[in-house]
Amino acid sequence: MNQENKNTESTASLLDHINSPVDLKKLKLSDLETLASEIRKLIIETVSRNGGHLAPSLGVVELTIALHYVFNAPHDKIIWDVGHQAYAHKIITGRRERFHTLRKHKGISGFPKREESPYDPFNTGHSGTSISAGLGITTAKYIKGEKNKVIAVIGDGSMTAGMAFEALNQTGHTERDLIVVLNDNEMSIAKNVGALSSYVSRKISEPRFVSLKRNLENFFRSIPGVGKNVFALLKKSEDSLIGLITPGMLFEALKFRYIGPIKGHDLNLLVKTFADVAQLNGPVLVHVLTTKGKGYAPAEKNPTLFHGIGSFDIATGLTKKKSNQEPPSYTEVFGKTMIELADKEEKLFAITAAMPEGTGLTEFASIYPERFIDVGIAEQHAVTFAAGLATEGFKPVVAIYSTFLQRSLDQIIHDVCLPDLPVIFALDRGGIVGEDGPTHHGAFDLSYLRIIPNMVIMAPKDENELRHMLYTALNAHSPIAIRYPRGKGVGVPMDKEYTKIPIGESEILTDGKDCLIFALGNRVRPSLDAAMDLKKEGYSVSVVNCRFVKPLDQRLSDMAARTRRVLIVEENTLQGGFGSAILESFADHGLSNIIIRRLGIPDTFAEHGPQDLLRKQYGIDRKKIAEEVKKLCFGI
Ligand SMILES: Cc1ncc(C[n+]2csc(CCOP(=O)(O)OP(=O)(O)O)c2C)c(N)n1
Repeated sequence: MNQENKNTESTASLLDHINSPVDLKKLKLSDLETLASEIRKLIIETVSRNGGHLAPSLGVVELTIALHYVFNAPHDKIIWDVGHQAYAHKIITGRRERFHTLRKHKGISGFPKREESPYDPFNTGHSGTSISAGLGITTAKYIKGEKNKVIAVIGDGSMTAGMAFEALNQTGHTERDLIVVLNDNEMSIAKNVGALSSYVSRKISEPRFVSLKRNLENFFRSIPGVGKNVFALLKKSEDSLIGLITPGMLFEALKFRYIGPIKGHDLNLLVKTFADVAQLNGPVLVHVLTTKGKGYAPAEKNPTLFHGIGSFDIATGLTKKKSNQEPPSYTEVFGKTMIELADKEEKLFAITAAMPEGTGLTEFASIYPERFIDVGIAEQHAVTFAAGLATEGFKPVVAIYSTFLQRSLDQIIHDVCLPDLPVIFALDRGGIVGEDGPTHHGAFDLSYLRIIPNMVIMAPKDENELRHMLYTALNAHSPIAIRYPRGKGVGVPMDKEYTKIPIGESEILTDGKDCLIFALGNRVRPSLDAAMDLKKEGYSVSVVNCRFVKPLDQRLSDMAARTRRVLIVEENTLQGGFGSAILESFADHGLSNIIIRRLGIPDTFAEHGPQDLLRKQYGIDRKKIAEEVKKLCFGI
């Protein structure tokens, strides 16, 4: 057997026997490094096929092994903040054989899920929740008289979320047992931002630290008599000196016992540290330094690209090239339009909450750095910050994914809509997002925004209309939300000139007598396609691009009164969404004897899987639209 084959065989053998953390504990400490490379290999191979959060997961392989080696999950609870880095955890905790189904429809989720495994004590997906959940669990355990450990693993990016600090503050106050592991890789998706990030990531080798250390040494040496002894004492334990001037001070002020910073890829050190930490009571924070993308050169080199990635070639690290024929994504069109509009409107400001790439704003940021702000994972703050800017005459565009804006509902109501400030909300990823699943679908925005006075809500039928909507919003004087989907546009030509769309005005696209389809946003195109299919079968259908969820076009009621058969199509939950708005309006107009059907996301948390498959599953695709129209026409 040649050396290469031997290696492959021995590489496969360790992981093959790990079906739970109990198996992991049977390994010798010296075997763990080999196991780490086997796990890395499996993660890289799987993500190269299925897509997923590669760089975050590669960065915590050793950390995951060490935690499971020392603690006793599922009795001890390990909570992964965001949960996008939990692939090694999934592999170790009995999901190795199903790992090839990662993020596939009906396969295992890309995030921890209680329904999936007893080793996932808390469902995550949104940043900054782990410490709160951990404190809740540890409080419950205290009341129940249980002694198990609770560990929250949180990244430095997620630590910028306000609720992480609310939780630290309360944990310190209660002095309950909670181990917080700060996974510090100096990255959010992009480079981490904020005053805290530079403080927390301050390394002991930094010139400022070195000179401070030297000054302290000189200071102690200069004190006659005791100085020398104090210096000798401090010298003995470098840790104490480090503790004086490292991030420990911040966490110690919050009544945490601070340990670190320690090297996050050194398995011996991690295991030893966690074994010691397991003996401690009260709040403890272990500060671990890791490299995002560790062990896969392309991901280490470009952790932002490999944060969340589609399928790629392992040898080159290249993703599938987009063909020139493919339409641009809504995100790209938004980013380009922002640049063009910023050129004309000097008061325009772009705000992101740690997602410059995801929201398409990186180019804007490089062209207009002074008019671009990344506030960190702080969606609530982003909204009120924008409100502040608006009071001073600026035109802030807050670009936040639909799902993450859920956090900011009170800020939208209280700080933006009540004073009627012209803040523009660019809600990317409205509707079904695909493989990231229920924590990430933008299923609720129309419902949660529609209830707010002064708010205008629009959804473009295509990428060209998105441009006009952004222009319209910039010239309006009230809060406006524009929601658009994840993925490619429909491939329409782009107008050079911008046009203002009259607020609340829908657009009749085809005129027919049998049935009306009121479609919104990305459901307009499949409605048109369905109408075309139906035409071949002899049906004559009107398709209306409704454009506005609020204010609703009042003419919709007149149209309905004439045609008397209405199908409403949206990619939002049916509860309180666009269809509900129309039903309310019909009731208010006293319409009766109209046959109405609504298509939308049902009252459930949509699962993960390819976008089009889920659209089919939830009955909002072209085929289902055509079927429903036929049922309406037959009065069924
Ligand atoms: C509330 C919320 N906003 C934004 C995101 C998108 N998001 C996912 S991971 C991430 C960065 C997290 O950085 P960090 O916690 O340091 O973990 P790392 O990926 O660096 O391991 C962001 C912004 C999210 N999941 N939740």
